[in-house]
Amino acid sequence: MKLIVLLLSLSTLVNAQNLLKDAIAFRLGASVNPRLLSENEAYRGIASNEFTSITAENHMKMMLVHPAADRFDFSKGDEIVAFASATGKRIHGHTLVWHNQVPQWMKDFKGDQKAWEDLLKHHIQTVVGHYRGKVAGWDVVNESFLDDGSLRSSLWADHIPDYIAKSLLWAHEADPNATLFYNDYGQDGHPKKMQAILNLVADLKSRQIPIHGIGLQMHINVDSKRTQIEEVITKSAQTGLAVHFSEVDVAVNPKNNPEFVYDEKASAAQMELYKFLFKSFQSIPMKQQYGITFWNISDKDSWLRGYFKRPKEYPLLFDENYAKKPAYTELTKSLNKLY
Ligand code: 9MR
Repeated sequence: MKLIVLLLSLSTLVNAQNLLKDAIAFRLGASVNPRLLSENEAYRGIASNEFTSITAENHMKMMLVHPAADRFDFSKGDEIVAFASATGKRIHGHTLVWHNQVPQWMKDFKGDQKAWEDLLKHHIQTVVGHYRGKVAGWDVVNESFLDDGSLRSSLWADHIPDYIAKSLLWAHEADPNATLFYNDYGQDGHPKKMQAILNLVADLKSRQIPIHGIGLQMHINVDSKRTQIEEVITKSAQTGLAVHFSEVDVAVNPKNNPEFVYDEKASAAQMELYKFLFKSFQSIPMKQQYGITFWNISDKDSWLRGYFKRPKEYPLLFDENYAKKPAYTELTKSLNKLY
């Protein structure tokens, strides 16, 4: 009997060590789609077993939660929250203020500065209030800067001076315990954009505006320069804020070559970049390691295929059949000394 128990616990231990989430000391996340969660068993199984943090890929964005001025719809976001809570995961909120996926009624809205501020404050505080105590952290503001470091023109930037600081203050008022992030992409390769973000953080801190984290989306590809990525990580960590690799994928066919073949060489190059990314994340002081989140689960579910229409793209760690790719196994092995 004792032997059986011993063997059982040994096998649990061995299995556990095969999981990427068990090879690391920080949260491993994925963004998810509620339709796939409810319809696709394999998808739900992976979401449930492999990750310790969940982000809604789309269903907490303005266009989906706030379809009319006087109406909020939290049904799909709530499904994701219910799944994540039932399986004991952290929930990361994405995103409160963005230039994209804005409902038509907001685009059509007319009003003075005060009216715009009331609109945005009401939006932020209703969403954050609804998820208060459930969502651990929020991408409060998403993608405010252009690659040249200038402030992107948007409904928010154009109508509300200092909208980033105001949004953070409103979110903080609605949930003082939530970790508040500024989230953006492409800091590697665009040093002016990176600098703009660092300047923003320094300015917010000097004014005691609640900013707790930097989200580095990390939509990168096999040609991304490691030195540039490393610099972005080091500089972000030097702010002392939490760092989240918030939307990770490593594209292997960035030029969308229709003849592309995902062969061993491409898979190995991708795996090396994944290893580099995870090792670099581990170089961030432990208390600042908010986690690494993949942008969806399998290659088939990636926005690069759907939204970006790049059918020959294989950016994630699970293949079309929801099987672990060699990169998953190698990455796990390289991080887990006990493997
Ligand atoms: O992955 C999301 C895709 O399903 C949506 O159609 C798209 C709309 O713009 O947004 C995608 O997610 C984006 C994220 O919210 C912010 N950073 C860039 C992501 C990829 O476009």
